Amino acid sequence: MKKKKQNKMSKKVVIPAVLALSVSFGGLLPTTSAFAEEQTNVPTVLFQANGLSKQEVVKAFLQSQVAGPKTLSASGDQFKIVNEEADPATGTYHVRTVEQYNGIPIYGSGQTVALDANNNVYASFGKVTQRLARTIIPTKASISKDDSIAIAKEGIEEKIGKVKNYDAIDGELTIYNYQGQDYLTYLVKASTAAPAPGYFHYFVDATNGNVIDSFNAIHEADPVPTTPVIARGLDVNGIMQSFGVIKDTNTGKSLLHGTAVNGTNSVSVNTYDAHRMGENGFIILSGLLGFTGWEVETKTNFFADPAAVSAHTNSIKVNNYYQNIHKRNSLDAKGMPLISTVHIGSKWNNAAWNGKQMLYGDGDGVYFSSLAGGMDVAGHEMTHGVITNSANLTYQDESGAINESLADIFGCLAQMNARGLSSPADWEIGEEIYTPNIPGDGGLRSLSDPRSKSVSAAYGLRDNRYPDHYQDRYLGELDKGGVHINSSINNKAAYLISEGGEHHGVNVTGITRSKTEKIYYRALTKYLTASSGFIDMRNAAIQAARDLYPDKNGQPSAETKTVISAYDAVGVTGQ
Ligand code: L5Q
Ligand code: ZN
Ligand code: CA
Repeated sequence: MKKKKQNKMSKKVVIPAVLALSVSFGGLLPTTSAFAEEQTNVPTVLFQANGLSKQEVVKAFLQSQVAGPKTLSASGDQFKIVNEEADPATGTYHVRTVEQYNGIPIYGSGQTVALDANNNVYASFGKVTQRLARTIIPTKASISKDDSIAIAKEGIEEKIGKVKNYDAIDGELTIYNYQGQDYLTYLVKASTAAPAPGYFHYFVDATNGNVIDSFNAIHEADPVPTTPVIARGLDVNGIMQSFGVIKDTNTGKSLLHGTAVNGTNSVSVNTYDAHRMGENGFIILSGLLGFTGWEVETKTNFFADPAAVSAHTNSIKVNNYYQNIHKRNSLDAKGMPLISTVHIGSKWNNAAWNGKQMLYGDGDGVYFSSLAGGMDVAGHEMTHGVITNSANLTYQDESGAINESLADIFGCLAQMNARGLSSPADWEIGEEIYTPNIPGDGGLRSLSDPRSKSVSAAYGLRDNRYPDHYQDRYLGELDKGGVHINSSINNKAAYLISEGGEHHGVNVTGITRSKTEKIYYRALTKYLTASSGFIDMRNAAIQAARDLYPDKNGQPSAETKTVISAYDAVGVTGQ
């Protein structure tokens, strides 16, 4: 970006312009900005439209990524557009493609290409196969699609026994690269419910009927025959919950294994019991071996363990929040299973995300009751999973505090979302499970008023309270540099953005929860990086606000101004 002279800039609001390229390469933010004159973002241009249509630009761009002589076979393009959608929020256009060979799709291939308002390519993801046009793959099938389906059925029934009814089965000509060689195959996909649930993929060589490869996309073929049933159970808060689980038809026992279904996405949700195994031992076994604890079982379809029922149903609710509000398919955005284990440790006063799953202690009954009972706690832990799979903020010092804060912010927002649009604001973490013998004293942290809660005197903070201003931040070494302490500064900023208020003499006009969550989600997933600190958080939130609520006539929108004033109010000013 070329900067224009800044001599007339002094009275204008200075907002950093975070460029797409500097973000994706983790580069530094510009320290000054001239965009009040430039008015809008200057996106990175990877490929110029030059008057071509959107579709032509995408194909020409992708073709330019193919190395070697660009001699396409006469029969067609290497890239096929399979989805395109405009993002009205940002004025951008997003195209998804797969590769094909003589019109036959190539299994596992795919690219995304993002166009700006002028149809220029500003971002693209996905590998492009080199020299495909000069490769020779047979394209004439010698067997029919029905033959290939019969061959796949034979393989499936060898594995799981006679299938009376296939829920769905179909085949499609597909190029499949297996162990370095390209094959013309029929990809036969078959869904089964009984005698075992499966989503089988068979690659049948279309030239000779050999099965090149096969797998079950649900999980490895499960030799245990199961059937889905509806189960119930009381949660930690005494509320009856109803949820789908699977029953082992051999033993008649149901397990706490279910599915969170949203439209076309479905995520496995499995909940286990650590039988009070020590938290440190569990964390090691889980991290090293993928140990999740023991099955939670019932013979009656009534689950009698409230902690297990809460952990299970809360993880479904938090997943629904990320899916419905942010269009995110599970914590990794790729449908990863949601695993929770309850009864970790003896009276363990904590809950955690260990990089793979959620862990819940039972609490000592004084400081905490069963931590599985807080949906905001589940939202907090699961957001750590989202963060690991996006900005991956390093868990110490400022980046750790931003990590903790985003976990608190989305923990609160997910809980409010589950309670409904018109539910009262709740910017406290863990009010259901904190100090069970002192009802009505709120949670362990407050986003609305961090200073309403005390912290250990060991931190040496002003009045032994959580800080709500950058100047009061903790600079010692406890708690990995105060990740659970300094998070409160950013928590207060998020609260002010949503609800508004006067803070340290700065007036902030609230813009609602639903705008706040969009801004923070965009900042987290599109702008923040592993090393981001408070100033980066401010800049990322401002950039996200500007994307969603663009400047007009060189002036930031009301939403952007709110973000700026909220960060000013907590002393994160960029000065
Ligand atoms: C914390 C998650 C919660 N845990 N852990 C100190 O250690 C400190 C705070 C936490 F959901 F249980 F709150 O936030
Ligand atoms: Zn946390
Ligand atoms: Ca709460």
